[in-house]
Amino acid sequence: MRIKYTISIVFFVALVIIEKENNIISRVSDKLTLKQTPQTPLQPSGFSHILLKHNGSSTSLGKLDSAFALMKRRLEDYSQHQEAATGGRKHILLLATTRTGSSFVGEFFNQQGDNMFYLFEPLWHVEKMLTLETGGTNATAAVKAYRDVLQRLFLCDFSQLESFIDPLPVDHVTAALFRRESSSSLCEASVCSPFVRGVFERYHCKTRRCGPLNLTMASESCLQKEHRAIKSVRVRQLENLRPLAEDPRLDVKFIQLVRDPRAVLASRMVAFAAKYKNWKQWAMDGEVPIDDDEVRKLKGNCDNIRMSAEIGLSQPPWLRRRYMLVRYEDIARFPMRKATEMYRFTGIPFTAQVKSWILKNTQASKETSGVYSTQKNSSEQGEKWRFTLPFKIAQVVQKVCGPTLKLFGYKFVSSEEMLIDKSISLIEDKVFNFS
Ligand SMILES: *[C@@H]1O[C@H](CO)[C@@H](O)[C@H](O)[C@H]1NC(C)=O
Ligand SMILES: *[C@@H]1O[C@H](CO)[C@@H](O)[C@H](O)[C@H]1NC(C)=O
Ligand SMILES: *[C@@H]1O[C@H](CO)[C@@H](O)[C@H](O)[C@H]1NC(C)=O
Ligand SMILES: CC(=O)N[C@H]1CO[C@H](CO)[C@@H](O)[C@@H]1O
Repeated sequence: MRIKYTISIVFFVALVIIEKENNIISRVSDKLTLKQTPQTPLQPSGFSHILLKHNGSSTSLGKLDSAFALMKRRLEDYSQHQEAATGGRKHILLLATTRTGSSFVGEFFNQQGDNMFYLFEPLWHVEKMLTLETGGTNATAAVKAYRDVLQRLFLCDFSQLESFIDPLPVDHVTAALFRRESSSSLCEASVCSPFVRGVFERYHCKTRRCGPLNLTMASESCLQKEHRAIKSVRVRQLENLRPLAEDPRLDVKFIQLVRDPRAVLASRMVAFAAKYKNWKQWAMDGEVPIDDDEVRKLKGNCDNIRMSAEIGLSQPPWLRRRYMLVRYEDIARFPMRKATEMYRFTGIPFTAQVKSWILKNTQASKETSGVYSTQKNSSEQGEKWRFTLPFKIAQVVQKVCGPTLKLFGYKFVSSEEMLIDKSISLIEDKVFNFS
C-alpha cells in the first residue's frame, strides 16, 4: 500500500512538471488559428482518375489493377531510395498543441544521446515575429514561414530562423534563443561559447557556463549528428508540410501527439488564465455563448487537429511510413511501451539513456510487471480535469469538437454524474493504424 502510494505521488509530480514546462510556451500561440482555412483532404481516388483519363474509357479493371501494382512498387522503390539518399538519417517532427505533454514527449528524443540534434519550439520566434508584424492575420505567410524554417533546420541551416530572432543575431550569435536550455544539443561543450562576465547577465545553459549561442557552432554540431528532431506546437495542418516529406534530402517522420480536447481546455484555463478569462466567466455563469469567437477558435483548433490526423491515418503515398498518431493518455498510462513504439516507428535505436530517463520520470517500471493499480492511478492523474471542468463546458467542447473526440476514442459524457464518476473511463482502447 505504501509503495503504491509513493508511485502515484511520483507520477503526479512528473505530470505537474510537464504542466509547468508547458506553461511558459505560447502566449501568442493561438492567434493564428482562426484565419487558417481548412484544406481539402487528399482524394483517395486521385490516381485512378489520372489513369483513366490517360487511356480513354476502355481500360479494363484488370489493367487498372496492374497499373496500381506497378505504381505501388515504384512508390516503394522511391521511398527506399529516399531512405538510402539520407544514409539512414532520420528527421523527426513532433507535432502537438499546447497542454498535450509535448515537452515531456520531446524529452524522449532530447535524451536519446550523442546521435540526436534536438530543437525545442524553434517556431516560437517565427510566430512571435509574424504576430508583431502582421497582427497575426496572415495565415498564408505563417504556413510558408513555418515550413521553410523547419525544412532548413532539418538541414542544419539556421539562417532562415535567424531572420526571425529578435533582436537580430549579430555575427550569428544570439542571447535570445527561446528555451535554449531545453535542447541538450545546444548546451554541449561543442556549442558552448565562453561565458564573459559582465557582458551578459546570465548563463545560457543549466549544465554549463555557456555564453550566448553561436549559431554557426550549432549548425556545425547539427551536421555531425546522425538524427534530428524538432518539437513544435505551432503547425496547424500536417498537409502544409508535404514538401518536407517529399524533399529527397530528408527522411521525415511525423509524430502527432493529441489529447482529449476537454482536458486541454481545462488545463489551458489554469495555465493561460488571462487569455481564458472568458471561459472562466462562462464556467462560473454556467452559460456559454455558442457563437462567441472563443468557441469558434476552439472548434477551429479541434478541426485542424482532426484533419491532420485524418490525412495521416488515411496514409496517402507521400505519408506512407511517415506518420504516427499518439495519445497523451496512452503515454501517461504506458510511457515505456509508447516510447518503444515511437522509436520503432522512427527506425532509431531506443537507447538505455532514454529508458532510464523515462523510468526516473514516470516510474514506468511497474507498467510491464502487471501492477494494475499503478496504471489506474496514473490515468487518474491524467483525468484530474474531470473534477475541475464544469459539465456545461464539457458539453460545449463535445458539441464543437465532437468528430475529434470520436476519431481519437474519447467518450462523451451525458451527465455531470458520469463526468465525475471515476469508475467510468472516458478513454476507449484504440489502436491507430500507421505504417
Ligand atoms: C489503352 O487501352 C487499350 C485497351 O486495353 C489498349 O489497346 C491501348 O494500347 C491503351 N492505350 C494506351 C495509350 O495505353
Ligand atoms: C500574406 O502573406 C503572403 C505570403 O507571404 C503575401 O503574398 C500576402 O500579400 C500577405 N497578405 C497580407 C494581407 O498581408
Ligand atoms: C562562431 O563560431 C564560428 C565557428 O566556430 C567561429 O568561426 C566564429 O568566429 C564564432 N563567432 C563569434 C562571433 O565568436
Ligand atoms: C496508492 C494509491 O493511491 N492507490 C490507489 C489507486 O487507485 C485505486 C482506485 O482508485 C485506489 O483504490 C488505490 O488506493
